Amino acid sequence: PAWKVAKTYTDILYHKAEGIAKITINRPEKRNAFRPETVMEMHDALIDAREDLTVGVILLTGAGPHADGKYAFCAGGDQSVRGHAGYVGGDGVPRLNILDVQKLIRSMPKVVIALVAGYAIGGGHVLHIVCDLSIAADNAICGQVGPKMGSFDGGFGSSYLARIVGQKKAREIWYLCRQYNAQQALDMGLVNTVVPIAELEAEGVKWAREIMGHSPLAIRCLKSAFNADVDGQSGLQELAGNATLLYYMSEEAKEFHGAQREKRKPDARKFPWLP
Ligand code: 2NE
Repeated sequence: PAWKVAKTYTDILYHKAEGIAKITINRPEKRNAFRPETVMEMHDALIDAREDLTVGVILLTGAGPHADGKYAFCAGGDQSVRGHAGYVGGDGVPRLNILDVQKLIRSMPKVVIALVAGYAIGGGHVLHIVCDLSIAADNAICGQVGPKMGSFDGGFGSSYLARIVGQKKAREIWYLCRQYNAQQALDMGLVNTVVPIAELEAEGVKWAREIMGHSPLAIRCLKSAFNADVDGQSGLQELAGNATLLYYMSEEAKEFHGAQREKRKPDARKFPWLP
């Protein structure tokens, strides 16, 4: 598509075209590891995509290749700014704000597709886990590293991972900290498909265009239904929020709201008590 720059940032690129937003982590010299500022920019772009009525699909990817020829989706938190209580930004405050981005990706009523080329490691691997769909390039390398470098993700990074690949495999991934290639990731259901690196973005756009041809409300309700199955009360909140949204759009809700505003008795008998 004819990508247009949607907003200019320091650590990420943000484009839009045809109702598709594309967020590219742009720190290839760090294997696209994120610092607090990177995460704030990702959050800002995701909110923009969520609020844009024309956007239905968000592609999340990493810039590359780096000058050494290697690709990365994301290598997790930037270890050079890891401090006493998290990742320290320019303001001196330690944060683990990638968790906000994980929650936003998961709860936003639009489809987020990870395009994974090269390394998806540590918190970078969790980023693709929380996306609705993952399309891997044939050079993708997936893995967790926490237990060998002093970290772990006991949230979506472990519990949702286990829902995807099963308990045994999820424990293997975290306890052994091995790296898995694209075919292995596909075999364990960790990614949806694998394509040659040169076709990665085109494949993502193809999937996005297919989704964009479908019903926004149906996709919205499906995403919250998938989440509700695993996300406890916050999942139910999303699902129920959609019920309220649809109710607001009904003649019945409009009659009761109108009656209250007009200080009259609602005509309740107009509406059926459906079986
Ligand atoms: C990703 C991996 C396996 C790639 O290896 P390789 O050999 O291809 O690259 P190399 O030489 O390690 O890295 C290239 C440059 O990128 C930097 C490196 O320091 C290096 O810089 P220079 O020496 O050329 O200046 N780089 C790579 N990853 C980085 C990172 N995460 N932070 C800062 N700089 C990074 C290999 O690079 C690797 O294993 N990287 C580290 C992976 C890692 O430890 N990630 C953090 C896990 S914890 C986490 O993500 C997290 C958390 O702790 C809490 C909440 C959320 C997330």
